[in-house]
Amino acid sequence: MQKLLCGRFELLLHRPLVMGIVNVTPDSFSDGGCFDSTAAAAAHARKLVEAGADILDIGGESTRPGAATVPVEEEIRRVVPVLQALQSMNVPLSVDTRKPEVMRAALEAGVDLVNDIAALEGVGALELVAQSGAAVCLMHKQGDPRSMQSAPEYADVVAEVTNYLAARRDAALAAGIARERILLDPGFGFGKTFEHNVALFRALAAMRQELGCPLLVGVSRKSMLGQITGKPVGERASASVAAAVLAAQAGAEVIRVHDVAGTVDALKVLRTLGVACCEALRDNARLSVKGPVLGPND
Ligand code: 7PM
Repeated sequence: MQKLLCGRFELLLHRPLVMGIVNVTPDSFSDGGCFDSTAAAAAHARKLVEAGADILDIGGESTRPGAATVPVEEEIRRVVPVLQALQSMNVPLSVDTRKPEVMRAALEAGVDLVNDIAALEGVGALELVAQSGAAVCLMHKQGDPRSMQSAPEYADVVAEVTNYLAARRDAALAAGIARERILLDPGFGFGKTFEHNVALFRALAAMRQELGCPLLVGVSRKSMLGQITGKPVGERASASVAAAVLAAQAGAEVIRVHDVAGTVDALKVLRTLGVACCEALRDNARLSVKGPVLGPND
């Protein structure tokens, strides 16, 4: 059975896992790190767990194209209190950051997974994760969030992203991070045009095969779904669920989403009614069991 070693947890990868997004960014009334924003983020996180989230991804810096960077101390003040508030929940906690200083503080606060849009390229980041028991998600991006969407260019986007992820996987292995702790992510929307995103999405199954590590896919509410549907960010829930199902069908092991409840339901439907294409579904088909093959919460 394939598994992901993830801090305090050993996650079985026999079904796609749902990672729920928890943003800790200040609203107009409160600054990050104050009681209000911590309590609001923790309350939202609890709702996501009730809705069936397998992992919570806590982020204190918006990586939106064109977004300003958040100073290290501010990002720590936002994220660490939320990690502390959720420690006792018995759910794996991930931190969405590219700053080694924030990773260090999050690891000290007991985070189980480091989700890094810079694939541990920061100074000392590989070593930090290697010395911890945490899992890591290594994501591809082209350029910096501030400028990455201005003119992304590739000769062969699928080959270049696959080669980059293979190289970062190898760098992580060489640093002493065990293979069973590594997730790879093509980084939808990070320095990619609509056509690049489409080519990558259609190549997910092939990339999964080639890379030999579990994949994390994050397309929830992203602009590629806006381009397909013509809808604004607040009306992309159905498109996001559809994309989550397709990513899971292509073999992605972790799906990063805002709408956890809808995604959990859709993935249950996929597992029961889907055409056998990934390992677990093929096994069920071969057994040709009549009646339910899966428990309600399995
Ligand atoms: C505003 C716009 C805020 C877009 C945040 C975002 C990914 C991620 C993000 C992803 C992994 C979002 C992005 N996206 N981490 N962090 N993979 N591993 O849409 O695709 O959530 S931030």
